[in-house]
This record gives sequence, C-alpha cells and structure tokens, in this order.
Amino acid sequence: MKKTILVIGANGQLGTVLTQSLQLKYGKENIVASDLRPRENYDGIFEILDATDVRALEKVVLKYHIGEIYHLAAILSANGEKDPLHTWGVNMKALLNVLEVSRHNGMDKVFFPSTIAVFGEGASQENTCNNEPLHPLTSYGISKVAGENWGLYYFSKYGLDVRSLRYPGVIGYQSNAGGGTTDYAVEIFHSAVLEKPFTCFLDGKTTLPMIFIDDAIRATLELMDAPKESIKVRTSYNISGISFSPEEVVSSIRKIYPNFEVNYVPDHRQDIASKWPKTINDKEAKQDWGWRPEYDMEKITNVMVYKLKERYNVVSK
Ligand code: AKB
Repeated sequence: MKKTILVIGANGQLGTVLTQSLQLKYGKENIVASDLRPRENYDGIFEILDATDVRALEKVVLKYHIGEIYHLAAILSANGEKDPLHTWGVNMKALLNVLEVSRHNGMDKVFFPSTIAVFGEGASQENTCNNEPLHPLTSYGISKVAGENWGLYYFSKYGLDVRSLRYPGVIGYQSNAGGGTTDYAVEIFHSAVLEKPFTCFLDGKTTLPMIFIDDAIRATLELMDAPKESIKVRTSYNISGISFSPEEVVSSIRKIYPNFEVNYVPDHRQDIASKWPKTINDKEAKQDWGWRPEYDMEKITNVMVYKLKERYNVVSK
C-alpha cells in the first residue's frame, strides 16, 4: 500500500534512523522528513518545520497528502528541567497541533513516543507495569503523561488511530543523544572507542531500562503495522530491552578496552534517574502485538564499538 508519511523531529536520535527505515520500507518518494533545521546530506524529501506552528504543519500535510505522522519532536528530561514551563509549552503545543491537524485531515495513523519518564512517585521501580500510577517529577514526564491521555482522548472521541510506545533510554551509534538522562549510555561508547577517560554523570549503581536502536525502531514499525483491533492500550505501551547500570556497561566495554577509565560524578540528572524504573514489565506489548527484544549487553557493546570505530576511522590495534 502506498502512503505518504511525515516524520517530525527527523534529525533526532530516533528520527535519523526511523526515516531511513521508513524510506527502505515505503520508498524515498513517500517519506517526508522534517525538523527545525535542515539535515546535511539528507537523501530524500526534507521540510524545515516547527510543529508548534499549526499553519506550517497543516501546509506540509496538505502539500504531500500525508496519511501517517510520526511525531518525535520533544524537549527531553534533563534539558527540560532548565525551563520546565517552556518544556511543557513546546511539548504540548506540538502534540496538540499534530492531533488536531490529523483529525481534520483524515490521517490514517499517528505515532507519539512516550517514555519511562512517565513513572515517578508511587510507581514500583522493579518490573514496572503498564498501569502503574503515573506521577512523574520532570516537566518532560508530565508532558508525556498528558500526551498519552490526549492520544487516548483523540482515539476515543474522534476515532483517530494514535499509537504510542514508552521508550527506555535508546542506545545508538548513528547520531548523538541530546538532553536526556540516559545519554551517558551512548556517550560512554564514544569515549571508549576514542580511548579517552569518561566522566559519568550518574552513580555507578544506577540501573535504568535501555534499548538498542535497532530494537527501538523495530518495535515502532511493528506497533504501527499491527492490526488496529490488536492495539488494546491506547495510552502507551511499556517496552523493555535490557536494564543495566553504568558499572555493568563499563565491565562489558572493558572486555574490549581493559584499560578504559571511568569516574563517577553524579549531577542533577542523578535525581531524575533515581525516580525512574529499573526494570520494565512489557507483558501487554508482548501479548497484543508480539514484541520481543533482540539485543543484550554483549551484542549492544559489540555493535556500538564496531560501528563507532568505523565512524571515527579508528584502526584496530
Ligand atoms: C531521557 O533520558 O530523557 C530520554 C527518555 C528515557 O525518555 N532518553
């Protein structure tokens, strides 16, 4: 089936890889990537778009006869705390614009990313279930809880097919993470490959849920491909990949770089991480649309090191 898809926030960590996967799946001519700034050397259709501008968004939707939107743009947890009200404003305005434009223009489906940051006060931190209480302690988390509820509202009230995943920290080599609390788990691989010491902004024992980029993208595409009737959760699905602490990723990296030096200097991001789940229960995603992660710690470490060596042109010793 031919469809034209708009990716908002296409230059981000997920967007960079998702646009490529969608191009492969549906053809370059059917994917419109968009972001606040152009992407250098992007091979495909690209529009500069600020999704907080509803007219600009609708113009792009009409210009390309968009039938599906992946709305990935948001200010993340750590950056979001610098100006909480601005974060709330941007994250909510962009999402509500996407939902309204979708409703008025007969969109087939909308994807909205949620996060483990929706959990906080009162939620169990081990094996955290889909329906735990959602009392986040970051502006980003609050905007995502509200976003999940708006997704449910647009589905129930207008029949708009909004689907959502709660991503753990995403680990990928293609682009840098930006402004999140789980960013250390990407940055650490860059330091290891460049054989530089690494200063970790979380305490060494802080376990958090993470997911490799290939698993995260596959989960997104599988959710969006699933038959409508099988999507039983219309807020957002928990998905798990793997959980680890900084100390655990360091020991995995030291199997390749035995002399890798790491210092732990926890900062304000430690307070955010301390309130998040350690492990995730993704029973509903498994049951409803067959979710299964494929990447464990060893596989992630090997791929990250291999790909970053290629990127930095590091010759093996
Ligand atoms: C962040 O750290 O803010 C994000 C997330 C877990 O949503 N990576």
